[in-house]
Amino acid sequence: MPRTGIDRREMLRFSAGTALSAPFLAAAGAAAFASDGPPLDPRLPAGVGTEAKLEALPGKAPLIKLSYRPPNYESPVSVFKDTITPNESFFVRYHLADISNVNAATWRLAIGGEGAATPFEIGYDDLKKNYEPVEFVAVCQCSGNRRGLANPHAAGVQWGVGAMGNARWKGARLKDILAKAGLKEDVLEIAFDGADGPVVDKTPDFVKSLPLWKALDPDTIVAYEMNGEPLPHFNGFPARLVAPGWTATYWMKHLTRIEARSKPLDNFWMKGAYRVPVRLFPSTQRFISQEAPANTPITEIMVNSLITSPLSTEVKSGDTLTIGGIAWDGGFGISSVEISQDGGKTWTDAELGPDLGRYSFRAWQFSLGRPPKGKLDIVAKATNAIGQSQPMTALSNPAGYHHNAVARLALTVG
Ligand SMILES: Nc1nc2c(c(=O)[nH]1)N[C@H]1C(S)=C(S)[C@@H](COP(=O)(O)O)O[C@H]1N2
Ligand SMILES: [Mo]
Repeated sequence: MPRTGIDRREMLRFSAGTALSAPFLAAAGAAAFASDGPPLDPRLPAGVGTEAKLEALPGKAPLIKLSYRPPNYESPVSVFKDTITPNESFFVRYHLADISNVNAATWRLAIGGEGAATPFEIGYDDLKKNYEPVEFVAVCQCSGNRRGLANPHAAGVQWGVGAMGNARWKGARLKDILAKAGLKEDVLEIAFDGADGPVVDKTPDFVKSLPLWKALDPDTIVAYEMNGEPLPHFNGFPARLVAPGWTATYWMKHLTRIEARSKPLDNFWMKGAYRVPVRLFPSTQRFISQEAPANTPITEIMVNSLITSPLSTEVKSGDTLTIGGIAWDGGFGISSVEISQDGGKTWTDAELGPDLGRYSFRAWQFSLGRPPKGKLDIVAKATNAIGQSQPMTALSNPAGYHHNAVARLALTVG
């Protein structure tokens, strides 16, 4: 299959005039970034401000470019005013720069491995017609979302708050596909490979695995639709894994091979990356065959929230002011969002929006009436159905994963 990178000439460049405002923008330090780039959180390292640009990949809306090869583009915060993230504004993340343009007509997904008694292949129409479709809304969030805000600094793509999106996914249950492959008794993990590959052979191919229990979860699907449309190329066309509740590292795009394994997958992406120190985070879901004494694979998304309104840090006195945002977690569901106006001393419940399912963003809002002139130190804190909440400051870890500190907005009412 011919492999094509992204054609530079296809890229549309957007000028500074299209820059959107963001919370924090007017806060200390932001001014230096505001001149000719997209809105960035002022807590991001200095270099990000001068390099990041709003730029559109083919078929996508302008997103904040963090790197071009491989493509790493995050959604501007204004995108999250909608609870469902439009396909064109959905973030893009790749580890490898050689990204195939997959032709659906010739695409094949091979199911095999030493743990499969009856290996077979699936084509695009076969996947859509011969497996019972399931549909749900789920957050796809990069493990490293907000890494750029980590303190101390963590190496890796310096994401702001937009390495995530919430979509309605439709696909075939992985467990139905695996049933046809005749899983043997000793299967421990299911591994996934995609059509993209390394440009230089020394980079290890991106292959990931899930524990058997998560692979057999009826909500783990091979998705071929996103918000009622075929997947955009950059989000995994023609089919990707959706492992709802778990961070997006497991959501393999452009799936080409699914392998039943009786031994733990031993590669850089499992043993060297996407691991968190044991007992640091209150994760409830385990990936036992990949655990080590000091660290463990990242699993479910930690409870989190984001303020999406207002997007400026200055508002006029006399106007009614409503704080709005979203909250989400690893699939237990959001039970409450509390708002503080005094930096976290006192809290009041926000009003939750419609429930789109336990894996989805949950909208919320809080009316402040007509606040008098002065400064407000707004903090939003979400709690999930099992009582987990957000820490006031992020839990530091070497790779800067699971940044889920409370959302803050320093507002001046003038
Ligand atoms: N084939 C392939 N799938 C992949 C990756 C990749 O590099 N290649 N990256 C993973 C990671 S780390 C993330 S965060 C998500 C990003 O999904 P998106 O680009 O659709 O937003 O894809 C996952 N699936
Ligand atoms: Mo990721």
